[in-house]
Amino acid sequence: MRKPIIAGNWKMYKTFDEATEFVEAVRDKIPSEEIVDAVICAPALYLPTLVDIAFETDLAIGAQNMHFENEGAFTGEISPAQLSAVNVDYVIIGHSERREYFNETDEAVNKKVRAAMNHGIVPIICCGETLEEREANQTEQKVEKQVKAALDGFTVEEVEHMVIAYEPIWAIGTGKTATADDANTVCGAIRNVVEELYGRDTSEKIRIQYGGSVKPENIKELLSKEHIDGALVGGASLQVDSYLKLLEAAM
Ligand code: G2H
Repeated sequence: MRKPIIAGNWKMYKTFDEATEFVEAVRDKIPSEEIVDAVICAPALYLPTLVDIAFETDLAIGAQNMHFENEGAFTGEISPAQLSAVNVDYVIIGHSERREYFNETDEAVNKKVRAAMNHGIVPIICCGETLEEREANQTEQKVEKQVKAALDGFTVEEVEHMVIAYEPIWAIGTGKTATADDANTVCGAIRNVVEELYGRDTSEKIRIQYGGSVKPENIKELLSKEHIDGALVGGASLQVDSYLKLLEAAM
């Protein structure tokens, strides 16, 4: 059985004080990491502090983006080497907001996944279709293209440790959630792509999350589906109570 992974994506929310107070409030209430992986992906500015606050607890801290180079003249960027030096465990890669507003391409996503693996950081690789693509019945085609590009050139051992997040763009922050069955169908299609590329064993091990307006009220049904191994959660990960309820639902 695949262990569920619930990751909060705080995006560009919370001040420093709000972020530290949140992690202080939840750190001793997180379910054992033997049962569920609990992650908070916070703004980069807070990462070292949050890693310290969460030290030796069951809460893992992740970044929301990174560059693929180790170092260099890239003003404003943060490297995988810098993230791993402060013990960040996860990084979201290729979120649709990065793809849309910061021109992140499939090729850049692939390089970032390579860089994350080289530094022992678990990538949460995002994919998903627009409303237009869904209405034109191109969902699986789009997601397949993104996943194939992201996973190009790895070993099976590497792929087994990755996390993929299926996030239909039309469901992000809109209050609209894909039905659990629809989300499961696409997550199943993603698993098939992984099987095609890396074999059955690997496809059974890789974890696939659903993201897009996940909240305490709908997470249980989503997680009950065969191919949905967790959730990437924006809005509903911002309040302590709600975040803890999401984790509870995954136990
Ligand atoms: C999708 C999700 C988190 P929300 O972006 O990655 O955000 O849960 O607010 O739709």
